[in-house]
Order: sequence, then structure tokens, then C-alpha cells
Amino acid sequence: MSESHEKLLQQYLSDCQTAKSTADLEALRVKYLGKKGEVTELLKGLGKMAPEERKAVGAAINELKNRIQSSLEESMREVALSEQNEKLNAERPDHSLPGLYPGTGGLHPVVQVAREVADIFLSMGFFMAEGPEIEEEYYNFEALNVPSHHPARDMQDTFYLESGQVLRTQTSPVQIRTMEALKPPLKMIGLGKVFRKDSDITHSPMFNQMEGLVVGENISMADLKGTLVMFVENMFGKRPHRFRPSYFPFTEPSAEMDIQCIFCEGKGCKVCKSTGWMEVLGCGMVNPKVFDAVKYDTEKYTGFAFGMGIDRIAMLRYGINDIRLLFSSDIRFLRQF
Ligand code: 2NM
Repeated sequence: MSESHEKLLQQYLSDCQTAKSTADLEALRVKYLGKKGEVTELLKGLGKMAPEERKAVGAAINELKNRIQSSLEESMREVALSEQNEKLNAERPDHSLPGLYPGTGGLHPVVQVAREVADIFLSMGFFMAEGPEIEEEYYNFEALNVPSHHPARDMQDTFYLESGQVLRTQTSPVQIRTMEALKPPLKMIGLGKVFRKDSDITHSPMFNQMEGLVVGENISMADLKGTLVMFVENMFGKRPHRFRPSYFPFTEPSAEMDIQCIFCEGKGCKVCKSTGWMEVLGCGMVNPKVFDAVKYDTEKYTGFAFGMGIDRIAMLRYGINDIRLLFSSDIRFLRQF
């Protein structure tokens, strides 16, 4: 290589020292080997030389070109690798950072209340039984002394299926099935979904009910009152309560139980509709006609039964005025529980 070639090589090498990125190296490639690059210009100059001179100079320029080219390629590989490492390092997750809270979800307020209610009765020695949501008319009505002319059996209130079955309108068919299967004495609860053709601010076509039944010898209204007072005191705290006479086809006598409003303590407010009382359940002594249907000896056994809307209890408990909120799956509403 001539002195001028050597100088160009040294110039390239010093340029190369300061090249830090693949973009810098690409700029160097253009500067030396590009169409108008320094080495390319030297090669262009060969045409004007005498043939014998051209051969030697051409070989020298080619050597220069090859050295620059292989040096550039090597630098390019190194720089590209370190750029990639830098990028990976910058993107490396920092495992010491606190994680994003994934949220754990929670139990629906109706489920919370259902479990609370059930647990109180289970702790009193009741057992829980289950039954089908698609029910025979017999278990839903006849066996419960709901006669065919009763308004509850109207097509407008009950979901009738083409099969002749119904969506159960109460959980009491569970008690009938349990009594058919077991001999007295027994203390049981049934808990689950029931269905009625009703939909407005206080009614949903599907809601949850819990009904209980106690059958044995010498079971009296005193047992009913003792059990239910114990329940409401566990559920709502010790507070005034009252039993009002009522009517159900499956109990005689029948009553409804109120407790003093938990929001206004009896003064009257929106939740209790200014009455100072909240209705929590219906109850009564089992009608002997029901025992006849399950072939229980009505001379020997008596019993009491009760039923409550779990959703209603949840609404009373939390002061919710629109039942549709409970079933709308609106996360903003559900987060409050
Ligand atoms: C209520 C009110 C009063 C009830 C009766 C029975 C059965 F099957 F034993 F006869 N189960 N549930 C009953 C009694 C339900 O709900 C408001």
C-alpha cells in the first residue's frame, strides 16, 4: 500500500474508533465504500493510469477496500450485538417492583346473606336439603294444600313448562320431598332459587328463598317463636319484634314476623316505609293437610315451618331499594359489599 492508502486506512480506523452505533457504522460505510465513497473514488481514478501502474495500484486499493470492508463487518457485528443487549437490558422486568393487584373477587351480597342465614339454622341443629328447580305441580302445589283455584296457580304468576312441570315458586316442595323420604322427628332447611312471573322494582322473576321445617311430638307455637326469635336476634341483633296473624295454605295458624327497622330504630324512614317495622319472614304451624299428603301421623306429630326471601333480607340489611340492582351484575354496585 502507498503512503496515501495507508493514511486513508488510518483515517478510517480513527473514524471507526468514534463510531458507536450501527447507524454510525453505516455512515462510515457510505463515506468509504459508498458510490461516492473515498475508496470508490480511488478505484474510479484507476482508469486514467497506465496499464502497468494500474495493476499494482488496483491491487493495493482492493486490499485497502477489503480491509475496510472486513473491519466494518466485524464492527457491525459487535455493535449490533451490544445494541441488542442494551435493548434487552432496558426491557428486563424488574422483579423487585410491586406487582399489579389482580383483584380477588368476592361473594355476591345475596350469597353472603344466604350463608349467614343458613349457618344460624345449621348451628341450631337443622340440616340442609336440596330439591329440583324444575318441579312437579304436585310437589309445588297440591301437596302444600294450594288448591287448583288458588291465584298462585294462575298462568300469570307461575312459569309452566310444556312438560306440565313448573319452575318452583317456593322452596317448600323440598320439605315435601324430604318428609316423603324421612320419618319424623326432623329439623330441616331448604335454600335456593325460586321463580315467579313478576318483575318490578321490588320483584324479580328469580329470587332466593329459605324455608325451614321442624316436625316432632309436642312441637308448638312456643317452639316456633323461640326458634325464630333466636334467629332474628342472631341475624339483626337484639331488638323489638312482633308476630302478626297472616294466611298461608300450608300453615294454620299462620303469622308474619316483623323486627324494628334497623335503620331508624322504629322512628320511620324510607327503608321501612315510615312504619318503623321490617317484615322478615312468614311462618306457621304446618297444616295437617300437608302431613296427610306425606303420610305423617297427624295424631302424633305437629310441626312449624317458616320461609323468607333471602334477597329481601339482603335488601333490608344493606338498605337497597331496587331488587334489580342485586341481579344486574353491575361491578360498581357489587364492589360495595
Ligand atoms: C312460608 C311461610 C309459612 C312452609 C311450609 C312448609 C311445609 F312444606 F312444611 F309445609 N314449608 N315452608 C312455609 C310456611 C313457608 O314462607 C313464607
